[in-house]
Amino acid sequence: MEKTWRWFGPNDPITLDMLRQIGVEGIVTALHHIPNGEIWTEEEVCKMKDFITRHGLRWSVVESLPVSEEIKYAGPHRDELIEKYKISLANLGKAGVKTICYNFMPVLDWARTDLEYPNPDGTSNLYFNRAEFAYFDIHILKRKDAEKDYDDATLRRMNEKVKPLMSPEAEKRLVDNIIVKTQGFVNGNISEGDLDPVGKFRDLLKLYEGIDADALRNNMAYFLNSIMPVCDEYGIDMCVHPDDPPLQILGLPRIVTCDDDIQKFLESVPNPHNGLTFCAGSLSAGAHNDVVELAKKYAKRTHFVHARICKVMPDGDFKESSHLDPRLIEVVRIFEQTRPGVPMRVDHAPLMLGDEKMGYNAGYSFHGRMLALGEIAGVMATVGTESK
Ligand code: DNO
Repeated sequence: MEKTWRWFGPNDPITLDMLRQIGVEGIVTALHHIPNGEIWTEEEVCKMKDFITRHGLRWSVVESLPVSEEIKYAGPHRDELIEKYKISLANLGKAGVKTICYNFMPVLDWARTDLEYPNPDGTSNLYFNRAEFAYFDIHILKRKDAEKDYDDATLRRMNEKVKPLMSPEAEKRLVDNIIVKTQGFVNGNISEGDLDPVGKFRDLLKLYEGIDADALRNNMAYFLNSIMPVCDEYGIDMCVHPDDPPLQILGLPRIVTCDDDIQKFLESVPNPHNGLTFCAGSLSAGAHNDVVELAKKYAKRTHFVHARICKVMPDGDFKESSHLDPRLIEVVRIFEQTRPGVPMRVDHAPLMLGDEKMGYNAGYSFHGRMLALGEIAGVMATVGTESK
């Protein structure tokens, strides 16, 4: 696999020169300064590409060319937004940037309740506590009938363990973790500094009233069918990121959560340019998914790999596990042997050795990711030489 790294542009404190020193071959980035829904002009695309090339690297993957909410819920401007998306894609294609990661998750891109959950060794990780998430949903968001979406054990844990510890500061931290800090840099729906993130979030949820999984699937197929001609013309591979976590949350439809979903979306638009970002981490956050089996089944339709893995606890909580987890080693073996050139980046590594003071985007530490990349590179070197 090609060793890539998610880099957030020229203002990222982790520079391209640093990345060359640690064995990174390709860059995963986006034009973060262009608002969601606006065209990525040829000029802006070339500027970014040249910047990366001048530093001896290549722009391997766009993560993400964001799909506007209005395309997802089929609002009145959807066709206009799809036309703009097609122009951005063509401009990327002309510049030779041909792997595009995106997601089709309504409103919330990814969700965690704790961004610095302490590990016994002094490092910290991202963590999802189901009972704290229920507290956010029921008591902060106050979503109608929210309690019906949680099992008795989770509700009991919420009442006994979470509620007594809640204060205005603790509630603010939960809001920040779930809908602000994890979102601002990915989809722009909610940004740091928004005065009423919860109110804004409630308004966003309303856009999906009456939209069920089938309706969302139709909207996704409509979007993909509209852009496939551009992908055919320029040889662009689209790769959807699975829903993170791969569960139904906050009453929103989620349609890339399991084997059946993946099969449905690939079959709905059978063009080989319609593919998958195999995020082993997101998929493994659902106890129903066997990531190794999924990797075997979908390697051929995978255009981009996210190397990380989660451990799900019996109560439904999950945390990021080691990049040397045997399941991840197996996933790396499958891709290394069947898709040797596919771009891969490590993801959601721990905060360690001073990372916590650097203000990195949640999940995107330097030392933690460097260690993870070293570990995955070692696995690749080992499994790549095994007979197939
Ligand atoms: C989280 C990321 C996601 C991913 C988007 C792709 O860390 O993996 O935010 O970039 O879902 O559109």
